[in-house]
Amino acid sequence: MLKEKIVKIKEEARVAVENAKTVEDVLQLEIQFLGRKSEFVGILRQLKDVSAQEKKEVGQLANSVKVEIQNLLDQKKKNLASTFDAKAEKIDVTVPAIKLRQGHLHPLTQIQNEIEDIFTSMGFEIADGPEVETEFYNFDALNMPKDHPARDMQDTFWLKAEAGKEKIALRPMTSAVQVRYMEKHQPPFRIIAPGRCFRNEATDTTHEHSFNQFEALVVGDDINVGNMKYMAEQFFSAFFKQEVKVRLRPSYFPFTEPSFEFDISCLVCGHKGCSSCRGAGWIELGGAGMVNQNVFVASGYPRGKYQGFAWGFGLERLAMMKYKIDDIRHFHSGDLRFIKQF
Ligand code: FA5
Repeated sequence: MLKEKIVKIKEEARVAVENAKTVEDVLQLEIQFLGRKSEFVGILRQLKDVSAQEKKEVGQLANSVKVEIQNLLDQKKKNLASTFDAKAEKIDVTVPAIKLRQGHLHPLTQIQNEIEDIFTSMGFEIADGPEVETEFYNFDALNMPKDHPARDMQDTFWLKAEAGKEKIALRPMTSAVQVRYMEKHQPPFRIIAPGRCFRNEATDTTHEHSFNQFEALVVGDDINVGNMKYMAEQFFSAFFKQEVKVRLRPSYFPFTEPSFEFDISCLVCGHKGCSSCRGAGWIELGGAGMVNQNVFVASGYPRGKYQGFAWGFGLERLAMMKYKIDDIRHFHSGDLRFIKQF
């Protein structure tokens, strides 16, 4: 009886293995025919109840059938694994591809590149200076009195200086590059120095604690305010690709004499007044003026020999005008919905 059952199982297993289509099917058959709960293992358990002679014969048969079934399963697994199913593997070239997301330069970097292109086409050189700057280049060399409020903790992020070393701070303006450049170069020259600045101030729609300025410094024998206004107008027209109104207001900076505030008409609202210009119709882009002779002297030039102008414009404010952005805080918000628009 048991022998017949085993032969029957062997036959069933052979047919089932032959018809298996996938490796998964074969694994399933392995459980079905040789697993702990299989009929085959059930028969082996019944051997204890039969005579010694039958136990010997059935045991031998069961062992050889087990090996046979296992071989069939293993062979089938191998065959299936090595079969290349062209139908299942075919590639449908008409299915839309998964789009790779491409990054791009931050809008502020794009603006900086654009500004650099315009100024180099006007014969300017690009200068650079450190963001962590000494008290000398940040303030002393720029003719700033020791008690000037800009040196105050409220405006400037001072850093811990090493004992006995000069005080250092995150530069609050790119003007620090002026004297560094002049110490190493002789006039005539025209440079711009774009870069990051830092101020300890409350943020609002037009103020950030970390922002970008670009300094201009043009020095020669007879550079004047007319040259400054002309070059600024040339730059604004090229940058905005339209006519922009410029307003110079008298102002005060220790490092320029005379000094001006530099405003342009608000292009977000068309000069009517909006949140970008806080209702004024004008937006302050920067400070400017004729270089104070004390700054030339600090740079190693003889007093009265040269004349030059300088300005420091806010890069974010230019970007805001160009792209009609109503809040400076968007730039560093990390919001991809904002960044992806550029
Ligand atoms: C200065 O920083 C002077 N160094 C500019 C200068 C250079 C004057 C050369 C004369 C000669 P002021 O603090 O006004 O000036 O800043 C200049 C411009 O930087 C501002 O008009 C504005 O566009 C930008 N700016 C200043 N503070 C911030 C801020 N917190 N967030 C964003 N932009 C700012």
